[in-house]
Amino acid sequence: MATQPQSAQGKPTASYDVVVVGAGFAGLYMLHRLRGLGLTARVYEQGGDVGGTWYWNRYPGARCDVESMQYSFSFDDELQQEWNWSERYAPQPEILRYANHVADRFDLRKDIQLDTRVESAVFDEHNNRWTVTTSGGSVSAHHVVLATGCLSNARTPEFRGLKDFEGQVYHTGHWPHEPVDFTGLRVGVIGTGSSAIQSIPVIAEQASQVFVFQRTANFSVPAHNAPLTEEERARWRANYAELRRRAREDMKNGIVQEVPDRGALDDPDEVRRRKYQARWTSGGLTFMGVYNNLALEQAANDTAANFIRDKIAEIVEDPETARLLQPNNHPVGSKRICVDTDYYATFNRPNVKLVDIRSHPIEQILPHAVRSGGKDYGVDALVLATGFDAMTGSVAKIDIRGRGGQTLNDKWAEGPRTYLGLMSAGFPNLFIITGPGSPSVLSNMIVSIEQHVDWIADCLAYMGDRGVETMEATHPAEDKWVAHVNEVAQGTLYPQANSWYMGANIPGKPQIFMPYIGGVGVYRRSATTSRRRIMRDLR
Ligand code: N01
Repeated sequence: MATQPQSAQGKPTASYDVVVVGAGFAGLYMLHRLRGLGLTARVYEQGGDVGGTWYWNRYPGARCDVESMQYSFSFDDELQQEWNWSERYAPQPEILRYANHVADRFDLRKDIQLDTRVESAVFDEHNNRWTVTTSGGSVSAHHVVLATGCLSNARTPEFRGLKDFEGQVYHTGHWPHEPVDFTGLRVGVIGTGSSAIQSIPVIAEQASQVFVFQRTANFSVPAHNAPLTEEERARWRANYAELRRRAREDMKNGIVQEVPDRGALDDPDEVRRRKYQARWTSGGLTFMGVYNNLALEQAANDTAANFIRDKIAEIVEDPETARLLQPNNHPVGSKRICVDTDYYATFNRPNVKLVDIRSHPIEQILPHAVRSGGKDYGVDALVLATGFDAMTGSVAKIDIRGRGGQTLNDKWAEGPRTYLGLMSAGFPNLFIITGPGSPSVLSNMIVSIEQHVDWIADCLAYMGDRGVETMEATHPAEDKWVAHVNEVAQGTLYPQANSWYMGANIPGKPQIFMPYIGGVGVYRRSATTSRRRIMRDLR
């Protein structure tokens, strides 16, 4: 028999058709669709405003690595025709303004409760309803949608002595809302993932000294960010219907680009180099799309990895620093490739020093220094760019109990198990947007968010029309999907890296490749077929 969590003992004070957890892009669009279906909904958001990841990740240099004209909602044509993105890659403040604009434009705020944490969700099998307990009380809901985001649970490693550090400590994923001024300060940045790679060049312009503590060198390609011209925006807008269709149906990662028709070893070296150079010059994530086997075959991957290693050696003047910056323990793309502005060139500045903490791990944080390899690096402020408990971390913080009182954390103790990343067997009427087992973080998130929200909305509409009380994944369907997700991942080079995709950045977390690599087009077709079958079965 399930025990009620302490916090769930209060009587529900209100009743909704749907509770949505999180007011990032997923929560905002979900609420908009629920309104359109005439359902009552309440969105709970722990942050002080809407925007999700873009509300929290406001570190210097934060911007999206998917181009603005594609990293935007497609569900409303007037919105996509009217919003003026200023740059090829939108900076964080502009994306946050966009999220706020969406909330206002569609009058969403009245159903969003900010500064409110969801603590538990408990399913009552007698009346098929969830009791959702928040930091502000309990409510009852027929359905719960987790729009909690994949990278929203910032992680601070346990560095010995960190609590004794006397300067300010910042985490990139939990950056203060007040301006942070590093002028004249010695700053230590720990980590060299996307957040660090975006922030280090900007911090280096202000700080008197930057020490970059690197455990794993990462592959990064230049963004070549620039202001968007009216002509560029107009070109997208005129063709949005077709371009969005291609993003959804034809592209693996939901980003419109040329689709390669050959593998890296099908071209002679000089042609290959020319093609890599063309992508390097145009910039951005599509670098990995030059050939169709870069994520599949080591020898093919090596050609792309060597091209980037050569670029690093060309850009970075000090040979030892260049050597340390050249990744050597994972295939390119098996950790998310980074997109930067002047990252490698920043190491030519006299005030920037790379510290190799793979050879000499951080021993201790002292009140005014970081100690590594028996040497003390004096710092006045610390920036932890140490990542997230990705994909499952935010869900795990909520005490979710389904049939028979089983907790989702118990069920996922050996790794997340979902059907399509959307539902988990034993947890009726509980939906996850861009959950583990779906393309999510391997795709343009907004493409995946819109697809999931529409899928959920279609199911709820169907249930409402026919008076169906519950919908839930079956164990056999889930087992089959989990096996498929693993099988597809094992056929690629991705599992070779100790990445957050694998849960490898969290000590003790089960190492399972979490996102679905099959691609958004293939996935969309599976999800649509499944939804039709589910609806037939629900009748
Ligand atoms: O986090 P990360 P991130 N001691 O996990 C190091 C998205 N994103 O915030 O690799 C020393 O990638 C860790 O080292 P290692 C994007 O999907 C998008 O940078 O574990 N070092 C690594 O270098 C991205 O992939 C944008 O050896 C430690 C770093 O910290 C994801 O968010 C912008 C350590 C963490 O890198 C996460 O990126 C930014 C320890 N104990 C982020 N623990 C866009 O542009 C960790 N590290 C949209």
